[in-house]
Amino acid sequence: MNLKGKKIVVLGVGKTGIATAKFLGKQGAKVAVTDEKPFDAWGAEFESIAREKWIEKGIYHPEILDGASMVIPSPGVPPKNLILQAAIEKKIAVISEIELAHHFFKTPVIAVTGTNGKTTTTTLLGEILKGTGKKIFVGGNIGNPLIEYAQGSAKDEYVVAEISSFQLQWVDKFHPFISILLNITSDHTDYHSSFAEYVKVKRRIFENQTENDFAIMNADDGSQKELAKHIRAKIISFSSKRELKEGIYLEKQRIIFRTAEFGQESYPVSMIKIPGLHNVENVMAAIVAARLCGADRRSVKSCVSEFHGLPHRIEFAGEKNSIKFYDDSKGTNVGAVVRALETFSQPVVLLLGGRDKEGDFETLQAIIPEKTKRVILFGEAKDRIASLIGNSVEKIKTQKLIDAVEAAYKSAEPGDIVLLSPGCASFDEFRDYKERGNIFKQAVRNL
Ligand code: UMA
Repeated sequence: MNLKGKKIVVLGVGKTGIATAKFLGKQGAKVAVTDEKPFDAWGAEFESIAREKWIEKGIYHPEILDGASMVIPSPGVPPKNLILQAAIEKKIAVISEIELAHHFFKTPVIAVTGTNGKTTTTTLLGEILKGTGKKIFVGGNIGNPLIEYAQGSAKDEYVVAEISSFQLQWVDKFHPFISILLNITSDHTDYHSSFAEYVKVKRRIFENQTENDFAIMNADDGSQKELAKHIRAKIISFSSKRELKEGIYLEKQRIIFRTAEFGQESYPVSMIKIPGLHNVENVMAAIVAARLCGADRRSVKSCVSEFHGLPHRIEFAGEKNSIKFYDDSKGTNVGAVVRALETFSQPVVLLLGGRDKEGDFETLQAIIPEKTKRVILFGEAKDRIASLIGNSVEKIKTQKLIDAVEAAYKSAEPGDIVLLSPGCASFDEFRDYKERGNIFKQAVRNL
């Protein structure tokens, strides 16, 4: 892809926008950057490149498209954005940063997507491959844009990339050697306009694969059955619910991996230190990808058993008066709340709330009476959630997260679990889910 002398519009000056602008500048492009935020809020990172000859601060208006040959939106910019819509009308190419990066990659990509479990699976797979001596780069939605790696190191063997639906929205030739689709449940409906659209976009992870590639799919996820019929790559499925003739599945206390190429392998479930059946699924997907990349069985076992999970994902946050507190601040959609609740056998006091993403909270009506004794609601979404989750258990409405923690503690009894799994974004009260999780943990320590 020759970008020299071309005007390229970069939409959004967050992590992705800045890394993309820097890359384009090095390629000799003229970069016009714009953001809905006023100029003085673009931050120090932008200031470090603001005086380069190749960069121009543009207005946040379709006029910025004059003379442009391409637009690269940041993942957080929704497709209905006016500048993007105008670009499509004018037939100006719109591509995502991962698509741009992919054009310059020399290293095969393992792409991990799904509504939940992406970061855990990406991190674990990275740990296994590193543990087995492979040279790899781990990036993407996990926090470091792939474009930072675009020209990579010739010595590297794989790029392990966490990929979100936002990034898949504008791909064209993005072509992973292994694509993993962990699960699809409702999320980001406000962004993608409907669940059907979200599913359609997630499927694009397989779009350019050929029969020489691999697709790792969830045999228990109904929505993936139909999709499998259209995939050219070799499919290897995982199941935590039933035996598979070929693939990887959970059988009592063992994980069985069985394919023509690998024969039959068995791994003890006890090697997994992260809680919940969903994490068994994440581990199974990572095992398959790792074995396909040549990781040996012993490294797989030892890396899985040394992996203790990531912060804010059903993370133990402390104990007070025999009440255990868990931080699942990364649980920003309803599917994640269900998975977190399924992890516990003790009665749960559940903290739900934050900024709503048009979540399907009505689907919690089945699991709430089974797993929870009380729901504490907080933040912008509290009234909508209260109206959707039914009346099977007591609901207490509070204002802020900190009030919710206090209300949960006051009403809990020894032996209970207090679980923050908000099912919502954090932006009504916090910078991001990490800040929300840290404030939760601090509030628990202060009780
Ligand atoms: N902006 C606009 N117009 C809009 C929307 C945003 O101008 O309509 C501007 C904002 O004012 C801001 C910039 O765009 O200045 C932010 O862009 P961004 O939201 O895409 O954020 P980045 O900093 O580029 O981070 C993105 C991902 N963020 C999102 O997808 C929302 C990060 O994932 C990712 O780590 C990073 O790229 C590197 O690849 C975060 C995330 O929340 C963790 N992802 C979602 C999730 O996991 O659920 C998908």
